[in-house]
Amino acid sequence: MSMHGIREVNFDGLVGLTHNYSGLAHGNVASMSHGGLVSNPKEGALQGLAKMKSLMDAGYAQGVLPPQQRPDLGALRDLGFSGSDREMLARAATQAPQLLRAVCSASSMWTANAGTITPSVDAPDGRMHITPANLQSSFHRYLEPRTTGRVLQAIFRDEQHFAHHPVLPATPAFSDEGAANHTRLCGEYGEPGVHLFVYGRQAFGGGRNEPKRYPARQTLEASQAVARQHGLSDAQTVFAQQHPEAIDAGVFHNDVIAVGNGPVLLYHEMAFLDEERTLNELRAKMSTPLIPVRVPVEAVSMEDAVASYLFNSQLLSNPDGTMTLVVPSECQEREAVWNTIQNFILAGNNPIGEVIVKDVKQSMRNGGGPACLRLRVVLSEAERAALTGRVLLNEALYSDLTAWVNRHYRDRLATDDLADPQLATEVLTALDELTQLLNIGSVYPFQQG
Ligand code: SUG
Repeated sequence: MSMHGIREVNFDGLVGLTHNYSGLAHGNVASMSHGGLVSNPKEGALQGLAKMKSLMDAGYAQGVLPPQQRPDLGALRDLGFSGSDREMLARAATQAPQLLRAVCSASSMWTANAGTITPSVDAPDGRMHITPANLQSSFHRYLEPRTTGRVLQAIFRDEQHFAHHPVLPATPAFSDEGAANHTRLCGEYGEPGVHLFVYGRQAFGGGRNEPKRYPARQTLEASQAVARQHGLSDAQTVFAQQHPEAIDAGVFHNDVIAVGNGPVLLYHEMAFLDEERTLNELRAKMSTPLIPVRVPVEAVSMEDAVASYLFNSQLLSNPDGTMTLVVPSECQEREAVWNTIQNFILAGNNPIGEVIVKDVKQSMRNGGGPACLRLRVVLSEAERAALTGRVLLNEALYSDLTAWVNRHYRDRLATDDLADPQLATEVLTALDELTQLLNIGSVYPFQQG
């Protein structure tokens, strides 16, 4: 807890019923290499819930966000498929199997990409500001923001406390991937923060220093537009370019190579194109001393960083000023990474004093680690009280959600199963129940009109 009851709440995305391995994400090494594997949606959802539960038990504030309606039959209809749901699924499966896979992705589980949030303490009007990310860089994720916006508006409904902005134009110039490329650094949560926006390319007047192999997903123009929407000034923002070689090595978001919280920035030396300028600007703008924890390439190679997702850890602040790092179990399986955690990060002169290892393998195989699965929201006590719905985790909600998963989820899903009309029906039944369980009203297309 910090002053005025201001806390960070991690809103984790529930893994959806259609969680599968389709190899949809170009430039995301795990997704590309696991395409075709049989997934276990039930295990995925339970792993996610277990992570939420153990952080709740350790005293951190934990929230939950619902998955989306998949298959997205509305998207198939927009693309010219017609007939009954069953007919559309059968036609898509034979005529355009790639499209069927895309409209079945459970990618909304990675709520670090749901949007960008500015806490009320930093905004000129004293409200929290939200922009859902357009996720236009891939078709399967481009399908998310409409429902994401509805979900966020349902939960953060109170206009006195929460301001919602339109999704940026879904065009390459404003390619936006949300909080995965945004880090707020500060002293206590209630003190003013500096917002580090990391982008992969510049749309207008750029063209130099761009990745050659894989796409840069975030543009400078998108990050600037979000900062403008939220009323952030120059003094509150730092825009830094991601190292193009990192993107080419599989670092498709900044949160795959850096994580910051409070005054601490844990990052790999290949994170930023201009490391020195980035750190100097942060230092100049922050009202508290920056504590950089720099991991050199000699300690952790780019390959180890991408395979272990060390930097996709959650960095959590404790009331006594120490910090806890929540790492995926893949970090234990790489000797260089585990040594670095023990002998360098934990042993170093910085607040990080504890490591928690979590198994989120179902998500990891699609390139989503502990930090991808959560959207951080800094909220005052009054703002927490103003939330709509039953979305803050407690024992009862945890046990209701676990029972709900056990009731509705399959424990095996191959890509061929995605055309099964029964799966689409199972999803609707489960989601209808979920909206009641979370008490968030009608947020899904099948519940509209
Ligand atoms: O956008 N994977 C996601 C992983 C997102 C991770 N999020 C953060 N780093 N914050 C992506 O690449 C794969 C889906 C598939 O292949 O079926 C996917 O979309």
